[in-house]
Amino acid sequence: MAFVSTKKLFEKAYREQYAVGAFNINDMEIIQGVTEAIAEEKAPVILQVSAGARKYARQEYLLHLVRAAMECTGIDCVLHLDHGEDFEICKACVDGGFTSVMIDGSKYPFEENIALTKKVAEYAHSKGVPVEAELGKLAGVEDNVSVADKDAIYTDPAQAEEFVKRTGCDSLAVAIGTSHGAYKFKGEPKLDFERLEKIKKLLPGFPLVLHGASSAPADLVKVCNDYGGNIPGARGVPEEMISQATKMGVCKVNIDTDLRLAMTGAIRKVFAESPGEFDPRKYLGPARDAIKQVVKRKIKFLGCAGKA
Ligand code: PGH
Ligand code: CA
Ligand code: ZN
Repeated sequence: MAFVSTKKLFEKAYREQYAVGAFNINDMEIIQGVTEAIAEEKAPVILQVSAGARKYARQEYLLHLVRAAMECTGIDCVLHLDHGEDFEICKACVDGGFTSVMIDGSKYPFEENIALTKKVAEYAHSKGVPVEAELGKLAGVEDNVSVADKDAIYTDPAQAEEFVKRTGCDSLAVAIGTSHGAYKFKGEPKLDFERLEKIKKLLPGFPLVLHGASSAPADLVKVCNDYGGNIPGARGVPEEMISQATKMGVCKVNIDTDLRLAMTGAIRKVFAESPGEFDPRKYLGPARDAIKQVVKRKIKFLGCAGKA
């Protein structure tokens, strides 16, 4: 039971062609749901904290809750900063006990992204912490950074190779057609697997990361909508495509939206069926169970059950 680094996790995942789930955590119920599923499936896990989550719950609360979850379940986990937007937040997380950080310089021009990523990598490496970076833009909304569809630019394979060499980053988030949130595709879902293959060839053995990888499963969306929600036309990345990506160098798959959908649906159902209920445990409990179920389902598609 310990906070671990991503290094060994990714080496094994790359070799055995599966991916580790990186789940966004915001509160106790999410942490409990995710870690209980992970413990039962004996899967490796990355618990990731966004700037929004830090603001909502405070870093200290999340750290202590994760420690408590590890104590109760006996699992190891990576504590990761998701979409760090500047050097300062990455440093605060490294200094605060995170075992992995992401610097997201994807909104900057290539050379600025390199300079920022290199600076974070040098600091984090001096403390033994690995760094995820991002090159190329995802469409849609990530936390509070909104990236207009028209600005969405897929990762250039040759640039990816140069970027990794010059920054010394330890993993790279690539843009191949996924996006954050519940509305990823207007028409048929499509990912650029040819591009992913090219990136993999140019960076052999190097762990790649897929953001915006929620599937917005129809059954979870339906529960939300059936009980008073209004999220029409939600569409995510089909789960088979995630499995395919895990065979192509993708070692980390980020999931937030599917947890939100599962949790919201469960709470809506209690509210709709039992309008007289006002004990938070009566709706947060089912929400926690729903998180646990959806994480178990993700583990199947990631291929990481029994790999802890
Ligand atoms: C994600 C989550 N977090 O960094 O990339 O993506 O919105 O698809 O869950 P989703
Ligand atoms: Ca980004
Ligand atoms: Zn992301």
